[in-house]
Amino acid sequence: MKTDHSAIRKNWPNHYGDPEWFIHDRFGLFIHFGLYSNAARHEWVMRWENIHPDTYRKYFERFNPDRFDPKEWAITAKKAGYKYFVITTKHHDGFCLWDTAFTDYKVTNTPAKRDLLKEIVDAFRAEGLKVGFYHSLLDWHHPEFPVDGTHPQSNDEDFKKSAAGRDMSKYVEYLHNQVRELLTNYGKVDYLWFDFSYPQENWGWSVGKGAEDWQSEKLEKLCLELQPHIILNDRLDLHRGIQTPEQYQPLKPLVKEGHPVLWEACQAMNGSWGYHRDNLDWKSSEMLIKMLIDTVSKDGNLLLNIGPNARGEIEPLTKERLDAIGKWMDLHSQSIYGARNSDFVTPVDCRYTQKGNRLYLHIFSWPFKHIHLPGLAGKVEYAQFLHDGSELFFREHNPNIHVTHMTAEIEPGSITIELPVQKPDVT
Ligand code: JFZ
Repeated sequence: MKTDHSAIRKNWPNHYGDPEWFIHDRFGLFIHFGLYSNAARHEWVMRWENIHPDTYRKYFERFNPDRFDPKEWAITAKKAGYKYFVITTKHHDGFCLWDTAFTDYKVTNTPAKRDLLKEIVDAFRAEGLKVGFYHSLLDWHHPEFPVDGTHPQSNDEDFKKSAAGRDMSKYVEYLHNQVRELLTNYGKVDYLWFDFSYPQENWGWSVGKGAEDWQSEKLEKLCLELQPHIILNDRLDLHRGIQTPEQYQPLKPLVKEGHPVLWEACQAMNGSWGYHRDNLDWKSSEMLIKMLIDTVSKDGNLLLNIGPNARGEIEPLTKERLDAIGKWMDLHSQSIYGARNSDFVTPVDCRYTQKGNRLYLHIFSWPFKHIHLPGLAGKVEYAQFLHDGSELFFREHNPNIHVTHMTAEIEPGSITIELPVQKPDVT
């Protein structure tokens, strides 16, 4: 079913900014970059290996991305077709990528010595990408963050004893102060991506923190006061904002109470968000392109991640994928930007995206010379490939005329498009 975008307003908080750009742009770059890039074995390494903050400090002391070139990141991103980006200002390990006044645990105190966030924001803005900040609500470094099930020291009885007096209200003050700082010192911020709440039992962990703990209402208000146009994701536990299905593709457009919602699938290129040297679980370029198409065919956005390495580089396996996506987008982006789902019944192994009266057919599995599209008889004026503009012949199966020259099983009301035997080399 095609989503009525005016209906989106029914589920979009009217005190949030206008999400029109977000609906149009469809494709965002997620960047996970921090101390875990040095460990190079998942951004949750501190938790998975229960590393004590004092030990984890070895990465802080050695954070020195000497080949970091934000301009190159931004140019690469733009070439790949990304329209906005979301960068980790602070992940769960608590390390701050900007020059904050509220902790010493920040990039300017590492060998890098500079405010890398500022350089990234400036470079991406200069390339015309919209600016998004990922900000972790969880903090495994802050001395007042109460230890819970996600915490690296959750099984360390001595640590927990020493942490018994932690005062959540002090951490909340820190959290709100830092968000104020981020939304004051870096110009226009289009999108804030908080992470994450789990007020109920989750993944077998103990009950975690939610809206009351973070004082989410107040935090949301602060964001909108400082940047009235800003849009927010749904992880503040307020049950509003952009829905963020993670590492899976929804089966159909997401709805709430009968009305569509804005959503954005976030996907990693391999099994990790932060740079993970030994993770070989790479999705192919073709799979990633199909995921982007699949997302838009369901009226969503794709936030596709990269994890630059400790030297600040987008390493070859990532680069290769970004280049392939860019090559495809160069010829096909009109079927992505401003496009959405379609009402027409999708043929097997295909996806439709639609923009106005243009219907884009994405064929995921190349058929044997013909493809049959149900319900399109009498509705198609002209058919062509997108990549080279060449005409495609098609035949209509008029519901009133029985067609015998092909096969009797073709559904009346279909059209049949004739395809070359060879799939065009575009992915
Ligand atoms: C979170 C982070 O923990 C992760 O490191 C990464 O940044 C990702 C984009 O976001 O991952 C989550 C958060 C919440 C859930 C699952 C994964 N959840 O509530 O199921």
